[in-house]
Amino acid sequence: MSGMKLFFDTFSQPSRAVLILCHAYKIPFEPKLIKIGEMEHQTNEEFAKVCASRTVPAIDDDGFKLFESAAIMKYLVCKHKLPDHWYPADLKQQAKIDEYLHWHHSTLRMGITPIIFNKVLLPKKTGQPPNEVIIRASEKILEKSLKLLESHFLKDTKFINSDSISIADLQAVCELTQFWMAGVDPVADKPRLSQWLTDCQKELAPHFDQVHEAVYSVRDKGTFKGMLLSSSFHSCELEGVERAATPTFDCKLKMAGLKLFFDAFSQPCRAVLILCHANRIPFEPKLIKIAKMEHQTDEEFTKVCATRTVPAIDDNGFKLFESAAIMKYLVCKHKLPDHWYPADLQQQAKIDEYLHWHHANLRMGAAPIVFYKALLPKMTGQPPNEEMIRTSEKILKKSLKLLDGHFLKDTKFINSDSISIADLQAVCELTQFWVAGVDPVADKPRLSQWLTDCQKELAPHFDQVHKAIYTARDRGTFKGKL
Ligand SMILES: N[C@@H](CCC(=O)N[C@@H](CS)C(=O)NCC(=O)O)C(=O)O
Repeated sequence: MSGMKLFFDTFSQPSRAVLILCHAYKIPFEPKLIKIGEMEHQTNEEFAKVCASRTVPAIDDDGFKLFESAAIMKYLVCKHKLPDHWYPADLKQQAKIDEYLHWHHSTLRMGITPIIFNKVLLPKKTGQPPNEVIIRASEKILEKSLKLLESHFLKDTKFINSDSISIADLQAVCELTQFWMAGVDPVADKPRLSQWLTDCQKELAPHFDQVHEAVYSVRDKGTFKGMLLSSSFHSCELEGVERAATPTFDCKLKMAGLKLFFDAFSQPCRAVLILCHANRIPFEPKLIKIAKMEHQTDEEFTKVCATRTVPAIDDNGFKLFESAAIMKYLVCKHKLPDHWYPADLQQQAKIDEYLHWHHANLRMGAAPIVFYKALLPKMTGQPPNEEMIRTSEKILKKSLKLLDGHFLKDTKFINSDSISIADLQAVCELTQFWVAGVDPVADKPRLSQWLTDCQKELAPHFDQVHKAIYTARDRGTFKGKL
């Protein structure tokens, strides 16, 4: 028995990704099966002590506890010095793998997991009919994600943003194979994606099949057969929407090889902007007004950023999106003080843990609330989507509890006593509520303290970057909406 315990369920997509990596390199571990179908992630006492989020996979490596599969895989690749292609040491190649890993959470995963849950698991367990609204929304996300996987991440390379297989492929492929439980091939009508999936299977043989045994067995029993057949596509896209206030942003750090595309009303953009200002990283500011749909129409931007999301950078021809990947790239490129993203393997893994957790938790809770309660009704005159708001409020409540009870439990900042890019990411998500004059942590003293500490640490750049938010708040445009 080694020092590492791996908590997993082979029906969990990210667990399978970690398991394949461990098997492929004979990384020794003590297997700890956590059957999610039997609610063991909520009841198993040993697991609860290791993993505050109660999500698999998680590891306890001789006392070092870590969750979030991408953070775990990256940690294992570095710790065991696995071949470079799994997570390249080269700064730019690494950033492109990070780009996928961060993009994954709110796209491919957010498309697939709710479809499986609502179409298959929930009806089977409760006998209730599937939630068609959620299914349609997820199908739309999935369709868009598969399109981008093909046209961007696999456009010029055999594997994701690379000609060799990496942990990004592991993450993606294990998400897609979840459909196999119901005998469905989600890429059957997409030759490029089918080819890539076959290439991954070949590259990972025989471990791929070994780890997928439980999935094959469910498929062969036919338990979920026919339950994942596609339903009709419904568009819920907003067109021609205008935001009430137009952001204004002063940037004195002009003209450099680095172009930064941003909107100061965007949470992840503010995180990147603060990092640049606080460290005097020169950049050419490229304002993209989302409210004016410039992220869809600006020709320069659409050439730089395939996802058409801000922030994005073009650093002398090197194009990158996803704020966490951008921040990490800038910290390493400009050799910023270590605390922003520590070089120490375990400290770094704990920052990664937060950064990967953020997408489907704090962001997935906070962003839709602001959007559905304040922005959408303002832009369209339509009443807020109450179901969406209730779901997001639950996610936000749970996320704030974990931010308080886990990430800020023993440290001044997130998983660290010094401020890092994880704090930037988190704090800028929460300040979105300020547009409506609302403090989302008003009744939470520990979180309020941390927010104040971040503000102090980041002064005066914090206020400078939040100018647009303060202006909207002072105009009272969204007052009372949140
Ligand atoms: N996970 C991404 C999120 C990027 C994102 O969703 N940006 C929003 C602004 S906050 C955007 O560009 N939205 C335009 C759209 O999705 O069409 C990151 O951290 O960079």
